[in-house]
Amino acid sequence: MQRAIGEMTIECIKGDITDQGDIEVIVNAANQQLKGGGGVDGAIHRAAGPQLVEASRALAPISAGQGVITPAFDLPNDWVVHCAGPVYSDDPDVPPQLAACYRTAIELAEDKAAASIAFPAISAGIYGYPLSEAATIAMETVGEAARSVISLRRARFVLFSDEAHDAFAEALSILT
Ligand code: AR6
Repeated sequence: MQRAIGEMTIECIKGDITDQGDIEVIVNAANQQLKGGGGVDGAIHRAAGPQLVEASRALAPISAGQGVITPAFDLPNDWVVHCAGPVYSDDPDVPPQLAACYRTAIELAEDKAAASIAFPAISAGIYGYPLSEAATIAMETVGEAARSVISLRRARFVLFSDEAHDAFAEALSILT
C-alpha cells in the first residue's frame, strides 16, 4: 500500500525494520533512558551492535515525544532516530506526544538531508497504544509533514504483524 502525498511517497509494508537496506534513517521506539529494551528497540540494538547503546545513552534522558539521532553502526542504514513514545493512557498529553515523535523524527532526518525514513508503530507494543489510534496519529502527522518536506521523498511504515499492517494501511488509505 502506498500513496503520493505532497513531495513524498508514504508506504506501509509488513516486515522487520532492521531489514530496510534502501532506507537512510530508521526510527526506534525507545525509552526515555535510551538504554535499549525489548520489542523493536531490542531488535535495532542487536542489529546495530554495542556501539549504539553507548551513542544513544550519551544523549539521554529524553522526554516522551522527544527524539535524538545517532549513527546506525552495523545496521544497513545511515542513521537511527530514537524516539521515546508515550505510555498509553487517557492523559490528554499522550496523543500530542505520539505526534511529536513522528514530527521530530522527520525534522532530524531532514537535518541530515536524508531522502528516506522508516518508522515502526511507535508506542503500539509494550507501551499499549491501541493500533488504530496509533495509526491515525502516525499517518496524520506524517501526511501533514509530507506537504513541507525539503529532502525527504519516501516514508515507509514497517509493521511487524498483519493486524498492525492493516491498521496503518487503513489509516493511510483514508488520509485526505
Ligand atoms: N520491526 C518492526 N516492528 C517491530 C519489530 C521489528 N523488528 N519488533 C517489534 N515491532 P514496541 P513501544 C513492533 O513494544 O510500544 C521497549 O522495551 C511491535 O510489534 O517495540 O513504543 C523500549 O525500550 C509493535 O507493533 O515499542 C521501551 O521501553 C511496535 O513495533 C518500550 O519497549 C512497537 O512496539 C517501547 O514500547
